[in-house]
Amino acid sequence: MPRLLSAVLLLLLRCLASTLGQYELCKSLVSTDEGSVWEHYACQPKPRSMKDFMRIKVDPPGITCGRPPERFCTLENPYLCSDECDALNPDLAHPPQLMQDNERNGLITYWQTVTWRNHPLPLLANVTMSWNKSLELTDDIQISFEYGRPTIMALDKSMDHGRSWQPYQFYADDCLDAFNMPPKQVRDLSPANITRVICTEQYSRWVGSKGEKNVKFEVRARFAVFAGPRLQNMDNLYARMESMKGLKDFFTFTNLRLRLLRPALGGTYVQRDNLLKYFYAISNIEVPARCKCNLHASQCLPDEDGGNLQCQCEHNTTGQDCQRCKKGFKAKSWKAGSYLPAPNGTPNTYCECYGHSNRCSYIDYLNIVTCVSCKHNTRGQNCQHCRLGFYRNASAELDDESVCIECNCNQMGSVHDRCNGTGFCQCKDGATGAKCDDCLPGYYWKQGCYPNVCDEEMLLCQNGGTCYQNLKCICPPEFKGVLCQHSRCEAGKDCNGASLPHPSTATLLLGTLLTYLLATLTPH
Ligand SMILES: *[C@@H]1O[C@H](CO)[C@@H](O)[C@H](O)[C@H]1NC(C)=O
Ligand SMILES: *[C@@H]1O[C@H](CO)[C@@H](O)[C@H](O)[C@H]1NC(C)=O
Ligand SMILES: *[C@@H]1O[C@H](CO)[C@@H](O)[C@H](O)[C@H]1NC(C)=O
Ligand SMILES: *[C@@H]1O[C@H](CO)[C@@H](O)[C@H](O)[C@H]1NC(C)=O
Ligand SMILES: *[C@@H]1O[C@H](CO)[C@@H](O)[C@H](O)[C@H]1NC(C)=O
Ligand SMILES: *[C@@H]1O[C@H](CO)[C@@H](O)[C@H](O)[C@H]1NC(C)=O
Ligand SMILES: [Ca+2]
Repeated sequence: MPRLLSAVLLLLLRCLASTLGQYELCKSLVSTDEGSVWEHYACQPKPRSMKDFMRIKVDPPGITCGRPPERFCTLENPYLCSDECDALNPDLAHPPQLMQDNERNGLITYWQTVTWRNHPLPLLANVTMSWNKSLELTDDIQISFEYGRPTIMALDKSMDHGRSWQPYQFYADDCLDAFNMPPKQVRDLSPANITRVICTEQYSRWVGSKGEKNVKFEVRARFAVFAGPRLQNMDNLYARMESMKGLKDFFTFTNLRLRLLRPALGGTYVQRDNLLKYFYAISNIEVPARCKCNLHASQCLPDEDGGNLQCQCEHNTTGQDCQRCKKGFKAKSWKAGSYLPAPNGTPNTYCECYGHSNRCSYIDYLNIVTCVSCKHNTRGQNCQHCRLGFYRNASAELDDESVCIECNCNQMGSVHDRCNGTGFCQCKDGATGAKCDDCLPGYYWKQGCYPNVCDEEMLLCQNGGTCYQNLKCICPPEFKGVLCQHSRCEAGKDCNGASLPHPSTATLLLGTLLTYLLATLTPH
C-alpha cells in the first residue's frame, strides 16, 4: 500500500508540475517507503521583460539631441518644423532612459538623436544594452521607432559581457547594396539553418512614420520551426535545444547592440536642403527573455547592491548562471541540466558521465538521456561500465581514467577476449590461469594447450623410449608407435632380410657375422 500511495503522490506532483508550466519546479518532497525524499527536476525561471534590468549606453558622446537645443522636422511634412529638443527642459528632453520607461496614459516617450546636420558624413549611433547576466530570448525583440524606422541598421550581440561581439541580424531597405547580402526572411530558413545570420528588408522600407514603428528580431518564428505555428509543441523545441549544435547558444546573450547606420529617408533620396528631418528616435526596446541558469534554478532575482540579476541556484550548484558546483560538491563534474527526457528533464546532478564523456544525447524511443562517446574504455548510459575486453579496476574511482583495465586474455588459450569482473578470462579445454596462458596438468603448451602424448606417470614411453617435452616418445630403432609400443619386427616379418638403412643395424649385423666366423674358424 505505501508503494501505491507514493506512486499516486508522485503522479499528483507531476500533474501539479505540469499545471505550473514546464520546468518551473526544481525539486519536491516525495514520500516513499523509506520516508520523504527530494526528487530533483530540470528547472528554469519564467520569462520576463528584461527592459527593466538593462543598462543603456549610447554612442558617440553628444549623439542625444538637445545640447544645444535644436529644432527638427517630420518626414511627411518637411515644412512642419515646430518640434524642439532641449536637454535641459524636462518636457523637451529625449534622454536614453526613455527607451526603457513604462509609458503611462498613452504618452509616448522616446530617445532622440541630433539631426543629420553633417551630411554627407553618415549619421551613426550605437545603442548598447547590458545586463551583466546571461539571458535566453523567449520571444521577439521589438524596437519601436518614432518618426520612421532606419533604412540601414544592424543588431549585434555579445555572450561574454561585451568582450567579443557577433552580428545577430542585419536590416536594410536594400540588403545587397548595404551589406552585400541577399535579402532573407526567417520563413526562408530551413530547420538546419535556423541559426543563420540574415539580412532582412522587412523592417526597413518606408511605410510612413506612423504606419509601422516596430523592428523585430524574430524569436517566435524561429521557435515555430520546431514547436509548430502556435508553439504548441515546446517539447520538440526543447529536445532540439539539447541535440542541435548552437541552437541554445543562438538565443543566448549578455549584451545587445543596435548599430544605427542610416535614418529613415521618407522613401526618397536625401534632401540636402532640409536635413532637420533626418534623425533616429526610439520609444521602446522590448527584450522578453529568461535568465540562463543552466536548468538549475526556477528563480532569478536582482541582488541587493547592483541590481544585477542572479539565479537562485539549486541542485548544489552556484554562480551567477549556476555554472559551478557548490563548495564540497566538486567530486562530481558540473553539468548543465537537460530538458530531456520529457516532461521533467534531468537536473544532471546524477546524469553523470564520470568525466569519460562531455556530451549527452537524448534517445527518443527510449526517452532517456545518455552519455555519448565514452572514453577511457568505458561504456553505458553514464559511462559507468567497462567496454567488452576490459574489467573494472577495483582500486580506482569511477571517474578515474584507469578505471577499466584490459583483460589481455591469451588469444590461443581463451575462448574470447572478454573476462569477468576480476579479470579472469574464459579458458579453452586444457588451459588455465587468469589469462588462460597456462596449461592444466596432463596438457602441454603449443599455441594453446593440447593433451600430453607422453609423460612420466600414466603415459610412459615403453621399450626404452624417452618422452620429449610431453610431445612425443623418442623410440629406440627397433620400436615405433606413439609410446614406442610396437616392435618393427612384428607379424613374422624377416627382420634380417631387411635392407640396411641404419648404420647401427649394419654394425649390429657385422658383429653377428664376426661372431659366427670366429665360431666356425676356431678349432675345437
Ligand atoms: C559602434 O560600435 C561598433 C562596433 O563596436 C564600432 O565599430 C563603432 O565605431 C561604433 N560606432 C559609434 C558611432 O560609436
Ligand atoms: C556583474 O556581476 C558580477 C557577478 O554577480 C559582479 O561580481 C559584478 O560586480 C557585476 N558587475 C557590474 C558592473 O555590476
Ligand atoms: C537554408 O536552407 C534552405 C534549404 O536547405 C535553403 O533553401 C536556404 O537558402 C538556406 N538559407 C540560408 C539563409 O542559407
Ligand atoms: C545537495 O546536497 C545536499 C546536502 O548534502 C543533499 O542532501 C542533496 O541531495 C543534494 N542535492 C542534489 C540535487 O544532489
Ligand atoms: C588501478 O587504479 C589505480 C588507482 O587509480 C592505479 O594506480 C592503478 O595503476 C590502476 N591499475 C591498473 C592495472 O591500471
Ligand atoms: C571471476 O572468475 C574467477 C575464476 O573463475 C572467480 O574466482 C571470480 O570470483 C570471478 N569473479 C567474478 C566477479 O565473477
Ligand atoms: Ca518610452
